[in-house]
Amino acid sequence: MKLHHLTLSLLLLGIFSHETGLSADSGGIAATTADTAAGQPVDNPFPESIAKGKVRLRLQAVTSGLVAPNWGTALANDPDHLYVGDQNGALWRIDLVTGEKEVFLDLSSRLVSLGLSGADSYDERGFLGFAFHPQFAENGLLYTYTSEPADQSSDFSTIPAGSSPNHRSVIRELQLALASPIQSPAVILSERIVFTVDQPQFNHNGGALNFGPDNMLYIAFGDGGGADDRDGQEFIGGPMIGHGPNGNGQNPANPLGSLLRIDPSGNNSGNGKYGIPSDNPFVGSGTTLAETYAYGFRNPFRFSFDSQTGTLIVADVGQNKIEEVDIVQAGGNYGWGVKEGSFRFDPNGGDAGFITDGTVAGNFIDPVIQYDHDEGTAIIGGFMYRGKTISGLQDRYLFGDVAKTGKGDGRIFYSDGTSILELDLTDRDQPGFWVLGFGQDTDGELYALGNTTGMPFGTTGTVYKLIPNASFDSGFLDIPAVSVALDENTRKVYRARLQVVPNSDPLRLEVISAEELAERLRDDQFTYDQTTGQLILPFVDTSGGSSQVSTYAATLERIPDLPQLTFELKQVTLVK
Ligand SMILES: [Ca+2]
Ligand SMILES: [Ca+2]
Ligand SMILES: [Ca+2]
Repeated sequence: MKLHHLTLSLLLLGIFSHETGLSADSGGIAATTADTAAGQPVDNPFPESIAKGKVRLRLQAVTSGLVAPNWGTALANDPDHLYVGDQNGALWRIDLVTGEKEVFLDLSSRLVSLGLSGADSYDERGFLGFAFHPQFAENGLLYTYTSEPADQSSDFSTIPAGSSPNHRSVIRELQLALASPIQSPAVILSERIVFTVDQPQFNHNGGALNFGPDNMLYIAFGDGGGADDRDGQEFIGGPMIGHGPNGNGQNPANPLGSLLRIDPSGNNSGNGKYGIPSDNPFVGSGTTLAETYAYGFRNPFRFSFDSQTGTLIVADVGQNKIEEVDIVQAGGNYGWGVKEGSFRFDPNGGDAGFITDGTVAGNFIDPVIQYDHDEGTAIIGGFMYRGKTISGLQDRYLFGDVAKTGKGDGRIFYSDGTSILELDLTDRDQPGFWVLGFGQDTDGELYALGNTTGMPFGTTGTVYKLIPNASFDSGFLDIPAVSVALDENTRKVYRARLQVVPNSDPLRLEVISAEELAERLRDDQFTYDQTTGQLILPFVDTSGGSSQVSTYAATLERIPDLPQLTFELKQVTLVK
């Protein structure tokens, strides 16, 4: 037992010793153990809490009034829009310049009735994923993942005879009318179901769809739901069914708990409606579903491909203790439900499962990064940052957690593949919403999606863009808008644009314009304190129809360890 414990510790050290970003060859270490030892329960797997890192930025609301947005992506031929999937069935098309939004496609009538206890209650079902075909501009094809009534038999089912599924997952192909500019709302020319999967319980549906750089469609399925991924345990509505005695995660003979890879233009699958690529890792195995690309997942709710390297990154939601990020390799077994994160998982019969410091016989790929439930409740996968405006996020994987304590206190993290840090938001202490998903535009810039209820109801869904505190371009330092409290009732938003004064100390800046400044300012007194790194400069308020002019001071602080001329607006104070 001691030896096993030591082995696990060394593996963990190995995991955390990578120095480069997330990449295919820095992927999880296949932890092969020859035998099983039960071990002791682990109460606090990671005693250290996640600290805020040096990357400081702002969340700028692009648009609001959505329901429960969970995924955002863009089309190469429509770069000014972000397409955002909403759990209630809407696919929104959001103008990134004006913030205007419209329902591009409405799938709500196809969904099961959402809300476990009726309106305004929790649910994990809904419109959970979509992917435009890589050649959408030529073929108009869109793929969707929806939770629909199980009113007919499905292509795949683990439900025993005499029992009924909770619902079924439907992968659908829609052919949309092509137009330039893009026609919105979309016009569906034709559609077909690619395949369907019965879902034993309401939860753990996965749902993310993405085309890989190989132009194949990857689809994530959770373990079927309930808890502990075993039959028999009491769950909502009665004893669990549809998981078998050993769970779906470790049973790649069905799609549940697996990441599938298919060719939607082929026809050599069981139902003849899609293709199974000949280079899929389990083709010809006879026991493993040939669609399987990797397995051993619990609820891989979100995954993405690194747009630069093609690395496939899955965020797998854990059970009671561990949230994890996996670098996915073809044929890999990611452990659930005999492991939760890098720990042995004990399903504990009919009682709640738990992790131990024991070992499990088998060949498992452990997470590249993981955190425990002192830090959150469910990981929400995001993207490798490949944008241009936030230098500190380069080569970092951005992701989040739905809520630290399950009360709307979502978090946003980033990782270099070795450690996890929390974004330091300068316009707020914490996001202040349930983090439900992320989005990526054609420039590689990222968006956080969430709402203030955690439910697929209401109109608090909001899309936030991650924006830098300041950017330096062509001799101009752009400082984003800042909200200034004028008195108890009034707030005004200012934006500053600064220019480096030629032939001067590079830290002497001159205000040449601000959106709400009527006149240019010159010869104002700027002071720079070498000791504190603070630059004091004035703003002038000429807005609001008032003839009174008020003067405000902005305090800028140079961020340590970032390239020179990167600033953040630290605080704005009324100096009067
Ligand atoms: Ca902890
Ligand atoms: Ca795992
Ligand atoms: Ca159990």
